[in-house]
Amino acid sequence: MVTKKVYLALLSLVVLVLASLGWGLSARFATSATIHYPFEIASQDKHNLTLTIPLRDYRDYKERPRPTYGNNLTRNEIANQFLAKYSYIADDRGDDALINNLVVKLEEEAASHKLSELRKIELVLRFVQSLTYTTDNATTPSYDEYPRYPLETLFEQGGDCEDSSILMSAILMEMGYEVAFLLFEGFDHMGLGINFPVGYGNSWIYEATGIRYWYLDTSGKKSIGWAPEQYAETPAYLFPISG
Ligand SMILES: [Ca+2]
Ligand SMILES: [Ca+2]
Ligand SMILES: [Ca+2]
Repeated sequence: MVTKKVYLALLSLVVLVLASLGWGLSARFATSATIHYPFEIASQDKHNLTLTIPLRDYRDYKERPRPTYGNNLTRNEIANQFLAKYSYIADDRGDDALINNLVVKLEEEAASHKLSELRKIELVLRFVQSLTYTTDNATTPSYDEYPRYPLETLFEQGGDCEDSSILMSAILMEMGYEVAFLLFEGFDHMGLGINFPVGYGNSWIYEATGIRYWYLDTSGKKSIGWAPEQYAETPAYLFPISG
């Protein structure tokens, strides 16, 4: 009789432990998303990163209001207004742990493949370019421009040119680089400039400081330093974000 009681007590203890474990696990699965990012530099040169993003952080960013823009401004003022707001989004503190984690993984990937500094920047560019290009018209039709916080772009695994430029700037700033947003004259495309001597391709000079920024086309397929042909000779508005 005693044995049976002990047996029952043990059994209920096991059930309790299992139930609480199960609850703990399901709660854990429900609070974050684990996302894999396969990407390649060439067909023989494949990479894969994994990030875990807390759902609460994603919801928090998603609920934040997007910037509004003033009227009756010159084109120069409009460009500055857009890029100043994007720079706040790029430099938000709420994603520091995630961006740091991503940078650690990218640095490890670069080190294990013995990449030069130039190739490391190319690795970051290819990672950002591998995200799906989605237009604001399709994903956020109630906004003319919907700039995404870096965490949103990572979670949704896509965005348009300002979203990928914002994400790439956050990564490169965390790596210690000086970067500038680069908005082309027609306001129809943007990318990122990096103060790193790529030595070939397209670059633009920020006149106030004389710093040359080499171009990174974050939403296209161009390699480090190169802009799509239709923008290669086009004037652009520059907005340094760091340094
Ligand atoms: Ca940040
Ligand atoms: Ca847009
Ligand atoms: Ca966007």
